[in-house]
Amino acid sequence: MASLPRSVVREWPYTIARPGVYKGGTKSLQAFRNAGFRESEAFFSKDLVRNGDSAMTRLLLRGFDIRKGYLDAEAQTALVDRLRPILKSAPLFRPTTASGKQMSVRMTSAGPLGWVSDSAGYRYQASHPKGMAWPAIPDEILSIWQDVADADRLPDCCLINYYGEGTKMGMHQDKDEADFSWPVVSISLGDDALFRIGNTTRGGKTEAVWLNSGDVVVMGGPARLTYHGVDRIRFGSSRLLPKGGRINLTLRVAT
Ligand SMILES: O=C(O)CCC(=O)C(=O)O
Repeated sequence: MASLPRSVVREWPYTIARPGVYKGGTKSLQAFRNAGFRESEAFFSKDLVRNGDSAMTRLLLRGFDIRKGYLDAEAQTALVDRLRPILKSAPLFRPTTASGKQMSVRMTSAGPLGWVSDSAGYRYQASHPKGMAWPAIPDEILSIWQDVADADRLPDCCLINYYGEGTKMGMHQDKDEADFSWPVVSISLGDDALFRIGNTTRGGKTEAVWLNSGDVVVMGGPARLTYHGVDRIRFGSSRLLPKGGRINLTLRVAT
């Protein structure tokens, strides 16, 4: 495990609750290590729960429900295989913001609607900027939504973000959807990303957690309109994608 910053080593005040084992209570750094955490720069909430009988760790951070290791290596590879034809028929493009700034992340979408951004602003639309319809969202991805989202309808957009070396995503709210009572579900594949979580208004104190390949995050309820972004990726930290980098899928109910 990478070493933790000293301030975290000395002041680590949080609780690991492992049903039947720890029963809550503040534990030492050794307990943190014993629980198998790999993150070196994460800040954990008091609600952190590790499932006793599986590799999955569930972390609740400012209302973000972070399911570490939700997808095992085989499931991650299978998802990448399902994404390949999508990326072929709806190639990644680099959007610009309404103010004309090019984003560093490249994107495309699957589903009836896709998210685009250009001089006309941010919006969902039924076609790729090159004119073709977006490909369908694979069933394997929809079944992740069905498992974690606690929602009785399916998403109509799967935004696919590709983070190459040196890319990031600024702090933002997801607010182009019609109804914020539906969650947004994020799936991480490939390189590690430092995911930053802020507040429901811009500014204020933030916290960050490393998202690793296979992690799934549910942003719902009070966290639905919380600012979040990606500070950076650890390029080359995963071998999942042949050319390196990170894919993040976000499932959204846009309409
Ligand atoms: O890449 C991520 O983990 C977050 C992506 C995101 O915030 C978004 O697509 O709105």
